[in-house]
Amino acid sequence: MTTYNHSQIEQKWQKYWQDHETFRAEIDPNKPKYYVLDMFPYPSGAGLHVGHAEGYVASDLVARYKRMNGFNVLHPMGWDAFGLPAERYAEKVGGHPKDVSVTNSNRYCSQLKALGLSYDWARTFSTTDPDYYKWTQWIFTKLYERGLAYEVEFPVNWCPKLGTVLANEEVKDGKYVETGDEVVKKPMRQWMLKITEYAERLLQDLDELDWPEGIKKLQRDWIGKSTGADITFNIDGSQEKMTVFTTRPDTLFGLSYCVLAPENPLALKISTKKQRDAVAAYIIAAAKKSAQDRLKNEKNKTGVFTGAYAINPLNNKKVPIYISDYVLGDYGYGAVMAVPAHDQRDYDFAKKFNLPIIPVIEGGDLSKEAWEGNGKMINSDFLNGLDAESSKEVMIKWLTDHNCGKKTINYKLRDWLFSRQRYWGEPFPIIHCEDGKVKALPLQDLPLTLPEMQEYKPTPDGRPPLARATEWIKTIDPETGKPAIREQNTMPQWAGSSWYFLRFCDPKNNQEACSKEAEKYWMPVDLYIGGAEHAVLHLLYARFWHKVLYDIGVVSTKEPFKKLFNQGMILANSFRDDRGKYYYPNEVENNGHDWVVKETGVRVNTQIEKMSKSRYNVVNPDEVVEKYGADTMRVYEMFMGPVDKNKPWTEEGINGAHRFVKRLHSLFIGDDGLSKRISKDVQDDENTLKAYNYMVKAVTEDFETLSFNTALARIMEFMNELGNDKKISQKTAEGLTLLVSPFVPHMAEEVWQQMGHTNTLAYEPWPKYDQQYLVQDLIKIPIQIQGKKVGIVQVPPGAKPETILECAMKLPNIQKQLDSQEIGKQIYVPNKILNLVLKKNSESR
Ligand code: ANZ
Repeated sequence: MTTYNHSQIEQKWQKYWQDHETFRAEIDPNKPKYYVLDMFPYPSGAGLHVGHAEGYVASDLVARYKRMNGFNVLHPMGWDAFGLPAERYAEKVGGHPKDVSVTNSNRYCSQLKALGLSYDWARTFSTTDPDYYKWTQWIFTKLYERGLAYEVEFPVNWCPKLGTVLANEEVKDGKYVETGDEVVKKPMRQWMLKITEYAERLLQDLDELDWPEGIKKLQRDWIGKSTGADITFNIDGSQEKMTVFTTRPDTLFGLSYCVLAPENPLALKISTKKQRDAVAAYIIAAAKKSAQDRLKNEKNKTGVFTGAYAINPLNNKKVPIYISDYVLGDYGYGAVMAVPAHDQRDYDFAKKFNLPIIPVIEGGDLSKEAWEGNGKMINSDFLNGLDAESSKEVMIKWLTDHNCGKKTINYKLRDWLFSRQRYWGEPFPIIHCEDGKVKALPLQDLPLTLPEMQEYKPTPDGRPPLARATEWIKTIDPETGKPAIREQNTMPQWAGSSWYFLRFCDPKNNQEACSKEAEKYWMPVDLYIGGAEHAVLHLLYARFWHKVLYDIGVVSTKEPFKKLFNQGMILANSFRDDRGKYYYPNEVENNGHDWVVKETGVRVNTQIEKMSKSRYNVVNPDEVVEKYGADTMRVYEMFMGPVDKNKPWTEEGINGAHRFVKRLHSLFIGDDGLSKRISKDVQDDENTLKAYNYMVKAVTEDFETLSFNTALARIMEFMNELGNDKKISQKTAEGLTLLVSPFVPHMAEEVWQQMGHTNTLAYEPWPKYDQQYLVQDLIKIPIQIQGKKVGIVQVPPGAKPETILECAMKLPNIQKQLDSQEIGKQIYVPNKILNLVLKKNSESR
């Protein structure tokens, strides 16, 4: 048997693809297009691990399959290289973010190339390229022009020890997750994007998308649309009024008290002299809690009475107004009308503060908990007898008629905090003029490049690093010629990833973000593959920017990503001792019954977990590629299980995949050139043709549903049918080569060439199956009664015993016997025999 030299074959074909620009995509109006996109990576210092590759391999299979089906395929890759992680990594290794970003992207690039992924590398860019961020900045100016970007004082997470602002995800229980340093809320001037203006469209347009339902639900919940009413209350003895948002106007007769959020400015205004100190103290204490802590559904609610009373417009009854941190400052009006009988949070509060619980809907047991369900209205005057749902409308009409309320819609979605006090991001194309005006730079002044700064770390006083670039900051207002100052915040990492898919359509364009022609031809992305962790932020931000671009006529589709597919995670075995310390696999051994640390003998637990550097269980694809080859790795990753499921990486698994790849190789390649098992003179026998055509049909169907593990299983079945020595015709061998080529592209190209072809197989038509070989033969099933053969029926393989019995009953001699005797038991050996045992008592009849 010839040896399978994977490195030689893989390097040869990777070079061929590069030299021939095999996967270069150009607009071709005569061909249908297919745009398949990976979520481009942030090139981290650690490089790729095999888990990252899962999605890339899957999308590559689709790209190759679509090319072979006549599609003009756009399959690009690039780098999301701005952002905090690059800065942190640079700090760690003592470099500059600019340099580490380049080194890391180069490393990613070569790692991806080594996997044989069919990207159009001519389209690659990094979000940090001035030619790219010129247009990111331009889009920002468009947002600004449309009033969708604005400045505001906003409380940010500020870590005094590190002198930096942190993202919400980086803060837990008032501490920075990485170092445990204290984080406080500090108001700072920030840029916000008005994503809330697009809330309804972001919600409605989800309906037309072919996305996993779970992701759509996460987006819907994040947008959080609630329909209800605004109700305005007069405050006893005061000119002030208090407005609340409620989803349950039907329960207004059950009003027991009102609550303001501690942040609500009304709180101090309406407090009586006697209560003011207590209210002020509560407000200060609440400011230290995070929103998450406040949302926790704790029974033990806290609060303080303001001394003031609100007047229920229905019956002029006075109810006390409290402040409590279970009411959030930034939702609705930061104020609620409390109905303890029908809202559990209000119920808990009412129990603690001894406030009345007035039922207005029948149902439940109010001595135990609130009744949040539906029912007939009671204690509610003109609503009595109605159901809760229809009383909403009646109440809203009453409120509107009496000028103290109206129907409203509220969204949980907040505007997007868009500025960072960091160095490594896109500078804002904004200047602050002497007269206080804030202006966006015109296109001809873009890109506004990031100034070179050796000292890029944040300033301890909270000013952004760019504040130190004193020369860069000073500029001239192009309109008036007067001095002006540049904006010193930078954009968040999300900016660059909010429109990169559009730029891939026309990455070199210097005149426009993307030409109309390229956009019309390539957009939208037909298939977007990436991790489910991007369910909300990236996927929502990108949809928002896309809709703005749609409104200004830059794109012609309402949505950027037609179909979304989430790959699962690759898990791996990790070793951890009872104190939580992880060990590398080479640091431990199995002593017969336990895993122990080699040096110390300390017992360790093994567990299957997410693959990550901090768990010491990362498998490096470079090593896998070197030892087994990229083709084997691709096969293994696709064979492990459905692409969207989590699966553990195992050494046995990769070995199994390697054996399969070697088997394929030995079927195709002999000592000198093509294997002797393949010949133009061979006529395939009936079984081979049937198995082959069945495989082609099944594999094709599996590719359509991204079911690559089952596609591989069909190919393996066919290989089993061939055994170790059966000869096949060159025609069948060619079909098989094309069919396996998305999985093992390097080897397939090599075989294709050995078969005498001079061109790449990447654009060969995908194999077709011949229906005539798919008609299944009927099989013969003998029927026995009391162990004696009485007849034979013919049925398709896999037929159910009922069907067989039905056929058997039609045979005259069987019919006769069964007329007089009843069947006691049937024993069916699938596809072999049906045995009928007759009832004893009926025998004697
Ligand atoms: C009276 C009421 C009676 C309510 C009842 C509920 C049940 P969603 O669906 O989340 O929009 N609410 C309003 N503003 C709030 C704030 N700033 N912080 C905390 N809670 C707030 O919920 C809207 C409901 O949450 C509103 O309807 C209000 O309580 C409360 F039987 O009003 B409800």
